[in-house]
Amino acid sequence: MRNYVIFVLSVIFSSSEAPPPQVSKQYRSDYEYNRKTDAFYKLHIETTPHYLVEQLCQVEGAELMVPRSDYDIEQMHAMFKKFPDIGNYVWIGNDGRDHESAEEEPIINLEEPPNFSDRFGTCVVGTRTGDVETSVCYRGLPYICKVAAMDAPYDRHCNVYGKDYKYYASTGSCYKIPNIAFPWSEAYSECQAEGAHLVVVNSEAEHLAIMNLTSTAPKVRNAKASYFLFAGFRAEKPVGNATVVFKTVFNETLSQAGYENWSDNEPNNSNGEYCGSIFLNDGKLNDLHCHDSFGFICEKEVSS
Ligand SMILES: *[C@@H]1O[C@H](CO)[C@@H](O)[C@H](O)[C@H]1NC(C)=O
Ligand SMILES: *[C@@H]1O[C@H](CO)[C@@H](O)[C@H](O)[C@H]1NC(C)=O
Ligand SMILES: *[C@@H]1O[C@H](CO)[C@@H](O)[C@H](O)[C@H]1NC(C)=O
Ligand SMILES: *[C@@H]1O[C@H](CO)[C@@H](O)[C@H](O)[C@H]1NC(C)=O
Ligand SMILES: *[C@@H]1O[C@H](CO)[C@@H](O)[C@H](O)[C@H]1NC(C)=O
Ligand SMILES: *[C@@H]1O[C@H](CO)[C@@H](O)[C@H](O)[C@H]1NC(C)=O
Ligand SMILES: [Ca+2]
Ligand SMILES: [Ca+2]
Repeated sequence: MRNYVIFVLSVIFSSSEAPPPQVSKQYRSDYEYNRKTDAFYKLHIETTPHYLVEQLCQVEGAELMVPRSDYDIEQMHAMFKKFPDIGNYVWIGNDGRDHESAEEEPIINLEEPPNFSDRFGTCVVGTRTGDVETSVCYRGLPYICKVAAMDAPYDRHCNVYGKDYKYYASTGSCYKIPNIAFPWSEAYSECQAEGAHLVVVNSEAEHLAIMNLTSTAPKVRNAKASYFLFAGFRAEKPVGNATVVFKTVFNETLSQAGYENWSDNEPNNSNGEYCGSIFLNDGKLNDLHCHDSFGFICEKEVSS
């Protein structure tokens, strides 16, 4: 009898030995999967000085793409094709080999490079034609981030494509403060890409949870000020003398969301502050300029 069971089981299992359906694996919505390298890629089209790109890829759980095989080059080539207007070079990682210098005269980047080696050194670039060359580090270029599928962070409990989410039972949500400062709309996109959203305070309990979260959080680099973190609410510039109405990213008023305790003397709408934030000293609400860069909090509700 036992032998028979084993036989039947082995038939069932061997019959399913055919290659698995070629479903593409999943990572953040802004990364694409390459089956040949079993890795995810994103071409960042925004022009960025070299000294920042490693950190920017890390925030996304990835690394600056180091060309490891022809498949990486193929991937780079394919991504270039989707963006005919971004020029002919992107930052990629150093593979430790010697490469020729790119011929194109760099566009001088007026932003002050942070250190001597960035000012005069050369960094590795990928070209539109599929070569690997070098160019001066101080220019601004698009760049490619890559993460191997097996290293791509996925938090099963919080159901997000990101690391460092912290669960609070008092609210049933997970939270994270990414180690980067962005303008409000980029912060919005970053949380969204991880499968989360900019934090929405729905109760006094959540206000307390956020106070707890921020009390141990390290300061975010490059933020315009460290006393505020962007949150998931903002207002449209009113027409005429209509009152400013703040709404959450779910299109609720703050009162509908369940928490509308502003920090003292806020919102002050100083020179047109239309984006929402949390004031770290009391965890209450404040308005900020949308285009300034601040740290931010992502939230993901854990479905029961
Ligand atoms: C200077 O820039 C180079 C190249 O980006 C980097 O490798 C190095 O760590 C930087 N040094 C300092 C002191 O920031
Ligand atoms: C607003 O703050 C007060 C005191 O600071 C607190 O008693 C009240 O519960 C808060 N309101 C909400 C909706 O959390
Ligand atoms: C934050 O919450 C944790 C876990 O409940 C607790 O151990 C810690 O003392 C709290 N920290 C603050 C500053 O409230
Ligand atoms: C704005 O306020 C002024 C004076 O308070 C009033 O006369 C005017 O009608 C208001 N305009 C609008 C569009 O509500
Ligand atoms: C947002 O809410 C307002 C008022 O409740 C409503 O008029 C509007 O259609 C909503 N917008 C969306 C995109 O649902
Ligand atoms: C308005 O609020 C901002 C914080 O969002 C603060 O830095 C600024 O000093 C305030 N301005 C005035 C005039 O109170
Ligand atoms: Ca919430
Ligand atoms: Ca303000």
